[in-house]
Amino acid sequence: MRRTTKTVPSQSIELKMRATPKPKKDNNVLPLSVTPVSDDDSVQIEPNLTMQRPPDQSFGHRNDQSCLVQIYPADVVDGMLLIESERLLIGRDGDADLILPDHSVSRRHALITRSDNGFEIEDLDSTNGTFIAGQAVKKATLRSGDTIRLGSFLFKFLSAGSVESQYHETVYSALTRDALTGTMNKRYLVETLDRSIATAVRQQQPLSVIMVDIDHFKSVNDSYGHLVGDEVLREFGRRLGATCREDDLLARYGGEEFSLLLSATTADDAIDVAQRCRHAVCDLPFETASGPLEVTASFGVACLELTKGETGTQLIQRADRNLYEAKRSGRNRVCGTSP
Ligand code: GH3
Ligand code: MG
Ligand code: MG
Repeated sequence: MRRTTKTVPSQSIELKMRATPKPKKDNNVLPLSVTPVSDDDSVQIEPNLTMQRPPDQSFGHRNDQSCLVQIYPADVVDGMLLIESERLLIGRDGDADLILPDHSVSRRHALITRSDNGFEIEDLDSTNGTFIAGQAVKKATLRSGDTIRLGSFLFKFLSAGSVESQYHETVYSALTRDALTGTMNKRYLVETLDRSIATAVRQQQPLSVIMVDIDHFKSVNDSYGHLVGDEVLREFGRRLGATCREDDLLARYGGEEFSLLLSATTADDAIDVAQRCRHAVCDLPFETASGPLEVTASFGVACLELTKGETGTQLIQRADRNLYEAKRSGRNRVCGTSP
């Protein structure tokens, strides 16, 4: 199960938005008043309704994927979830596949399963019920475009290939990605960092941040123009992205500055990653419209102080100070301290 982060080319944004029909008026979009769920999860709503509907025509093959778009509350980090497995248990429990950490949601609230005809949802005797298109149901076949309300959460169920899911993907991408390089943006990084710190502290796992700044980048713009500068930024992001793990988060922090967020990574391992990234940049010239250019970058590494209640801002500041030290001591180098 993963939240989708597929890149949508930025030039297609306008077309996709125009192609999307105006959303139908849905009176269920505002948050409902919901009952906080007590620990014994006593049942207060007993919907007997099984919503019988013809199979979803947009669901063609058993391997078709669908996604859940979180409409309310809006969530930049976890806005879209691609349903990849046969069963998706939704609830407040830590064991659920989709955890909704709110007391309006029961521990085991609803189950989405895939069948030959598409996806079905079943309410698991939750306190506040499961609502499909505004209707409390025990069981229902899901159709692309359905709203799903679970406690105070509102989702939209969409088949992954539908125009509307592409629209949401486009909007999500515009909110979370940097348009020039395709890496994640600063907003996404900052929101993810706060959650990653909470997880690292809870699990007592290391967490590292690397701040990266291209050396003398202004002279690239001054000598070859901004278009070549942009080419360098794109290739720089690509090389860093190709060097780190899929789980690592690469974001453009601003201008010619990038950051890497590395979960379950000690300071020593993060310094190794930074050295690999440094080599990925300086070992091979960047091919540009003005010919090959030598590019270097400086790196500052910091690992979360697990016992000191360090915030995301403080962690980034420490990595920044090490980056400044890397610049001051000659550039094209990594500075970081192992605890
Ligand atoms: P240092 O080694 O100390 O980091 O020097 P520098 O020249 O890299 O740093 P400085 O802060 O002086 O210059 C950064 C330059 O990055 C200035 C700015 O015009 C350029 N820049 C920022 N964003 C972009 C962008 O999106 N595209 C292009 N082409 N240039 C950008
Ligand atoms: Mg800079
Ligand atoms: Mg710079």
